[in-house]
Amino acid sequence: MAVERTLSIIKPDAVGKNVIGEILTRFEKAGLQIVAAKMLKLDDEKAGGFYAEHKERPFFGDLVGFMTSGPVVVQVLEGENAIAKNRELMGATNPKEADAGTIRADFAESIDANAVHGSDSAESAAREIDYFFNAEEICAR
Ligand code: RTP
Ligand code: MG
Repeated sequence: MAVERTLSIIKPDAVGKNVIGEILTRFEKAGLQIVAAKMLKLDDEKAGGFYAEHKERPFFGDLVGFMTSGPVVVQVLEGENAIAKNRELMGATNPKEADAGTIRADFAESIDANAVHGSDSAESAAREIDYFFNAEEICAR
């Protein structure tokens, strides 16, 4: 297995619930290192560009509205098989379908307010990390 990097976002619902630390702890306990992190408030342009692949989908407006509704915490996670590992920790997009013990099963309310984002492929991870971080902001250990 290769060491990978993936882009993780703690979404506005989870920030609002004050569970940033609990979510970051799950990543650390699973052996992923946080090699970059920042809190920011997305605007329509930044959130829309991030989810550009969903631009034509009926839920796009709601998705952008939700992602700009409060601060988010964006991180780069690094570790063995980090992309798939993070998707496993997150659970299914719809928390009603998420396995017990996953982040979305434990902290998400709905398919819209679903607590976290994680890159879904190596290509997405590369694009998404570059979308939020300069090389100097990523602290390899
Ligand atoms: P994410 O990109 O946020 O990590 O979520 P994901 O890969 O599990 O799901 P994706 O298909 O990429 O969808 C992005 C976000 O759009 C919302 N969504 N709503 N109403 C719907 O049918 C629907 N489908 C997706 C979700 O909030 C999802 O996280
Ligand atoms: Mg996705």
